Amino acid sequence: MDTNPSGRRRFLKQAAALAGVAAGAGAGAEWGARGQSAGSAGKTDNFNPEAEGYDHRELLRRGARMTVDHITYYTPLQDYAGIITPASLHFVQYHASHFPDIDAKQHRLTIHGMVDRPMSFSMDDLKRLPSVSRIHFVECHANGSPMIHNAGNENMGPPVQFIWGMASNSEWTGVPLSVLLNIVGVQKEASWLVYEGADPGKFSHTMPLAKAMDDCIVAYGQNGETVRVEQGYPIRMIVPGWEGPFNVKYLSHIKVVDEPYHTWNESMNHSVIRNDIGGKSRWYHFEWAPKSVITRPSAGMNIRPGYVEITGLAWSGGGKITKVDVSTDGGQSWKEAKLQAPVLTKAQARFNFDWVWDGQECVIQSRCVDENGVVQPSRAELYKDWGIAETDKPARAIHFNAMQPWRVASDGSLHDAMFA
Ligand SMILES: Nc1nc2c(c(=O)[nH]1)N[C@H]1C(S)=C(S)[C@@H](COP(=O)(O)O)O[C@H]1N2
Ligand SMILES: [Mo]
Repeated sequence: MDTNPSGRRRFLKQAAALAGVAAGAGAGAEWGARGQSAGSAGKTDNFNPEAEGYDHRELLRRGARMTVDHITYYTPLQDYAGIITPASLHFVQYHASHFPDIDAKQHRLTIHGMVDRPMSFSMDDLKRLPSVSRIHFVECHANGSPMIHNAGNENMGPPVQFIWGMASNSEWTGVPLSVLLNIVGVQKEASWLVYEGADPGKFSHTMPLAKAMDDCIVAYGQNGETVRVEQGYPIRMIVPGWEGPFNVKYLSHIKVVDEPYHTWNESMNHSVIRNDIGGKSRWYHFEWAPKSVITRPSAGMNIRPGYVEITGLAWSGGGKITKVDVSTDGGQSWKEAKLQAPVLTKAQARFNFDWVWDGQECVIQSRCVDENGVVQPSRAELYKDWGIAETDKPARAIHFNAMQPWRVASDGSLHDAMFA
């Protein structure tokens, strides 16, 4: 869909105005609530996935982490090839203990609020409308967060899986959101959407209208099959390049409004205090900055002296990846990796790099650049930007996009050199 330039300007202005809204009581309380701190181990123990009917082998394969109020599956980035995440291996972030059992024949998407013709669409209605198929990543805002680094357990796979595996890349098929909004007729005073899912927690989010009219998709297809239950069956919102929570699953209602809402998930669960903005927090963090990671070889694996293929993934919410460099000497020198076609906008790209390991201890890492010229930072650069002290043992830094160094020991074993 074409971008409306005046809409985009308006959105950028609003986004700038929103940065730095005070966080209130929510941010500090959030780790306990999400069951992801070390202190929540008791909560995890109280939830017995097998007693609840989950298949233990499936959980191991998916790198699962389950609590009474949260289901997380981590994509095994180390195990698959190319750029498409098999639907069965897509990561999952779900804020309840059971996936909803939705009858697609009954399911409806209602669009109301500041529109000329409020309407309710059945799945058949949606499938009769013009569709698009596009490859995009979905990535949890917390992916790569230092907080997650120490959280490993035997169900969560090797470090590249549990540190970076809350990002997956799929071909999504559905109706452009702009088509639906044009059918209902958005009134000219409208500027935002607030939308929610039909899961028990009614997960909801806010989006500026300019993004909604740009490239969002109300998706019913994923890699050629129906969107899976874990991914939002029968429909979900896809917001290309923006952080995970925008991509509301089990989508059931869209309300067109004229101001941003602070839904529970936006305010209590997805903000973090930042020193660089005076101890305030940003409610809205839209686009993912460029990221890359070497998926193989990575921590937990072993290499032998001689030829080693280094491979990994690079992606950016800002557009296409234009370059990936690899360093095998801890960031002192860099050489360009080969990007495999296709390299698509707001999608993961595969890079490969030929290397001959001389058997000496060293550190390997990748760094990418996107089409806007934005360069992926080191952890030190990122922390400096954000005003986080380097000495902080894992700081809660969501929206994290620093380079991931892997240390190669002289016996050929690889280790996480970021925080471990
Ligand atoms: N209905 C609903 N939508 C949701 C969520 C949820 O818990 N319920 N989690 C959000 C978050 S935090 C993320 S990161 C993405 C993850 O999408 P996935 O589970 O398909 O990987 O979905 C978002 N949409
Ligand atoms: Mo998320």
